[in-house]
Amino acid sequence: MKIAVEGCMHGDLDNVYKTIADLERDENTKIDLLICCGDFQAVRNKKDLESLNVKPKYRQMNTFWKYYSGKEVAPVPTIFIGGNHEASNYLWELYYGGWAAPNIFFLGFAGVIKFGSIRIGGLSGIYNCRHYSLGHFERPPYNESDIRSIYHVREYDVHKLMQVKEPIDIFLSHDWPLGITDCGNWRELVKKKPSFEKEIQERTLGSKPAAKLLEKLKPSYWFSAHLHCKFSALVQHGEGGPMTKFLALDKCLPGRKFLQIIEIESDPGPFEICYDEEWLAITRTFNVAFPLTARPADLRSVQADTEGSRQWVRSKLNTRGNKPFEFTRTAPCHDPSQPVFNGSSAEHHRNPQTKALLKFLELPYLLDNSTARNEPSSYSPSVSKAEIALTAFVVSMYCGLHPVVNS
Ligand SMILES: [Mn+2]
Repeated sequence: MKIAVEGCMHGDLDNVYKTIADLERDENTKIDLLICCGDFQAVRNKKDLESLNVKPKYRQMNTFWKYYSGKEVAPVPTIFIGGNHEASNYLWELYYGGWAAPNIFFLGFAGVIKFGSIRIGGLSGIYNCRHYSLGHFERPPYNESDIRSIYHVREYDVHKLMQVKEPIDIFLSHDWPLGITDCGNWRELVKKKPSFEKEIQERTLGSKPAAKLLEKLKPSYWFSAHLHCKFSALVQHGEGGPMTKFLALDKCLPGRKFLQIIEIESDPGPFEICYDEEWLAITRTFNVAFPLTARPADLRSVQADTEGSRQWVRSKLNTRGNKPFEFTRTAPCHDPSQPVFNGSSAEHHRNPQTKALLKFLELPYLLDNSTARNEPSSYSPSVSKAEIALTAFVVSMYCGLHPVVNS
């Protein structure tokens, strides 16, 4: 199987697909899958731009909307994770993963899927210790602060990924795992990027939870983006243990190293995106602790009957099949002939794919639960003070005491 890996997309689908087509022609080859490591910018219309953390004067429609509208079709199956520049309102609709456009699949805030016999996992967003232990309290339309915190990685999602026991072939994170520079030629890297040197020495370059996941999951490949440069590393997990080939890539600009082709051994096709049984079982088990306010997830409340959950999911998948639910449009498409967008506001839409998946897993729909912030009437001030205090305590504990992960 030939996989094209790309760094940050920044909405430039036209150019990336054109580069792949040129490459297929020049090398007389066929690319089976495109993987994008975040900053995808799945912007469907002008309203979505309001959920994108980019200064208004730099906000551009770019090209995703063409693929969303059906004007263009992705020529290669495409899988992506979220970064720190996303139409976060749209990605939240697809929190559990799903088709963002025909042939373009979002892995979810955290997720694992199968592509043929290859197993691909990913974590969306970037790490920031101030929000790590909090729940997913942000709801569209986002204020100045929420538009940033929404893409900060949460402990709940990392904890779910930490439960994965079966081997992962490829894992994706937008920011690099902390300490990854130790396993590659960092001297060469700081020649190109002198500003990284201080962070490397202070051990602050990269994501702590990503480093934790790398150590736990030991995937064959790990791809990242975010820092807009190419960097490779080889991670040896203990003496005689498995290896992870790490590669970070640049964003899509002429002359930049933004695309890499890798060949992975796999069973013969069909090469299709399918649900992953173990991941759906984890999702089902942990949904009871899904934190929808700023309060941290109570992970102790989870009764982890992994085997039972696994069997339940297996029998459901055997009946239905394991292809993801079909793509559905939930917002009007951009129309370049209309200077002013007259669609509805950036409120939450219950995406039919998410509804169908939750119904299939017999789980409640929670993504539009009001947060404490939006619902002051049902919220007693004393409780809220206690909660704020608890949250602050947990956050300071995490920021101060979490050990540096060596990998
Ligand atoms: Mn980024």
